[in-house]
Amino acid sequence: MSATAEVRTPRSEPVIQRGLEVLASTQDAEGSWYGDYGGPQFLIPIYVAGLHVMGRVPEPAQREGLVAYLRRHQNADGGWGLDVESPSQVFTSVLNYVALRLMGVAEDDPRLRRARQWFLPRGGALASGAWGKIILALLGLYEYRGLQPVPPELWLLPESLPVHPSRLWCHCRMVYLPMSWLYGRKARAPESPLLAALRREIFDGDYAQVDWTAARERVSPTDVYTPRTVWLKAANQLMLGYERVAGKQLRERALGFALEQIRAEDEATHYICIGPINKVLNMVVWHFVNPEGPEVRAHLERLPDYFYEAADGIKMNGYNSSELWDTAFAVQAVVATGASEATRPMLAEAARFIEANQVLEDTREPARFYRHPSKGGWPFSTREHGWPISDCTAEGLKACLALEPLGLNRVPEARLQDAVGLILSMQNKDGGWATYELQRGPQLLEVLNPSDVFSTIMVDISYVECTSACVQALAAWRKHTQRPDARVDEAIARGAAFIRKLQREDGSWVGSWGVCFTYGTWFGVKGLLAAGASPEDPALRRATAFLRSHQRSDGSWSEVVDSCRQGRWVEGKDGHAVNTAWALLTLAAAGEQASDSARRGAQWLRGRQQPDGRWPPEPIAGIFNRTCAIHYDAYLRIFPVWALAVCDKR
Ligand code: LAN
Repeated sequence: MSATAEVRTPRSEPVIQRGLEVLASTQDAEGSWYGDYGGPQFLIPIYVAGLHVMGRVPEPAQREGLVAYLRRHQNADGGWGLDVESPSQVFTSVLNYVALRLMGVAEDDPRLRRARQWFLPRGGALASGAWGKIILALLGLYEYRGLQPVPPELWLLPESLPVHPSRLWCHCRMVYLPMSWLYGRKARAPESPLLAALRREIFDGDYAQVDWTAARERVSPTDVYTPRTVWLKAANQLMLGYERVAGKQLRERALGFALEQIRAEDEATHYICIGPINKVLNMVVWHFVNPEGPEVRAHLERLPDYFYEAADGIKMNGYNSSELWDTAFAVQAVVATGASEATRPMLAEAARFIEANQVLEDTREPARFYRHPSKGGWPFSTREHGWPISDCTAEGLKACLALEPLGLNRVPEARLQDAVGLILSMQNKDGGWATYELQRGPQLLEVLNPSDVFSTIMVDISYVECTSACVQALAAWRKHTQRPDARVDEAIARGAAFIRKLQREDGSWVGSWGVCFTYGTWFGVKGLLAAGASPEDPALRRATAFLRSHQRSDGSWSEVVDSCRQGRWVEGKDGHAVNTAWALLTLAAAGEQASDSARRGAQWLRGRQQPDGRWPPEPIAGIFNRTCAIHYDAYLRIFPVWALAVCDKR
């Protein structure tokens, strides 16, 4: 161990102070931190396409902001990436091209010409990743018979089958649910001269001559992260065969079933929906069922929840917000700074938000709509969104317990107990925790992933992050109640064993929701420590050695999204404050806050702060499904302060 306890860290006090002021000044009226949750580049075009199908366009001010955003994030080569930092793909390039055209940008706009020059030689619409083709089919810019089938009848299969849709990860399930309805109906936008023009612009040849059977198989190499397996191809053949003979009656029944599921999702989330894609697609479904009906109106009212205006234009956030998550972390960071009198009002406000956003009841008929109980959980965003998540519940609970000794926690004991109960109910057989639900199917189902561009979307499996957060929360609860509870003890022990199993040979853990090994390793280490591992534990030693081995000569750490995509450490150009903070939090937790490594890291972090108390913008630190970057706006304000506070402690 390289801890050199003699070296005193120069005080981070003034740096932390300025950081806290920034946090306080950016907290909003409800006590949360609300911000930019952009990054993915397939959300705006799905929204614009959805509106177009409904005969609508974004209102002028929004339209202008969206166009500015799309122009701003067009890559130099003319295309658009899966997210704002990634190389161009046909999927997002064609869709964003179409979106700009639907918002009134002219065909001969120089930027659009460049976009065509990028995607046409790569096959244009015919070579788009799967989801792009589905959206194009909805617009009538692609034929349904050129899609991999998404029959709604899958919902009518016996629930005991491992491939029943109810077993899919809820995000995947909720996106394919409206897709299956639209596919089953072959829903299509009314024909228009603009759509006819687009059919000429996004294909490299005559639309009438397209071989749709061949098109089904086609996808540009730029869009393939998860290659289509023989299993998927076989399943597609089977479904195509079915599609040819599909009876009208069964289809109607399946559509009715899907629609009921859609309604349940809409109502359970107050029409916010679990995410931006099913939000838009559910709305489009209702448009076909009942145009201008109450469901469409309710959906339109909740659309603004997803839009965010930033310096780069108007974007569609990847969720209705990340408020609960950020607020729970902010609380823990501020408490770590010592929670002076000056920060009490900020903490009190945050405590109010956390109290106001715990989910207090289960959804209606949870079994019928395949929902895990919700009562006692915390969501990622807001109570109205309503989908609790294992680790959001854990961080919410941890925040309450951190506020408790300060007299600021507002959540009554019984409700904390509900949170504990929910966490316990979500532990998987393997000892770990998945995101929203228990693991419902074999991980093997991933071989049927039809998305091309994403990985690990099929099954909600145990993750180190979720597992660690739940273990930490249960351990904090155990300490808080001081009551023996065998269920809690056992859950912690099984969780810790799972975390150990996930540790890699090199001592690290892969992060799935943050970039990447610095994030995963922070959770791995914190989880083991919470479960009672001693600092001398070889697993912890290996973890900190791993981190130290990746420290840069300037004291910082740096990782980019490619770390997640490639499953190996990929370094950025410069040091990153968020990665550095995660590494420092890990070293400090493992007892190495006085090490030379931690000292140099903290020094770099302090030097990196701007006079205004902020840390300068840096590459995106959030990720999902291994491939898509997503921006966590508050991380740069939370983690450096937290890390410096922790490293400052003797
Ligand atoms: C999120 C956001 C929060 C995130 C954490 C709580 C941080 C994580 O610890 C668990 C996973 C979770 C809940 C998560 C999963 C994937 C989401 C929902 C997102 C990254 C936000 C957007 C993303 C969603 C899948 C985007 C839509 C795209 C699809 C492929 C359906």
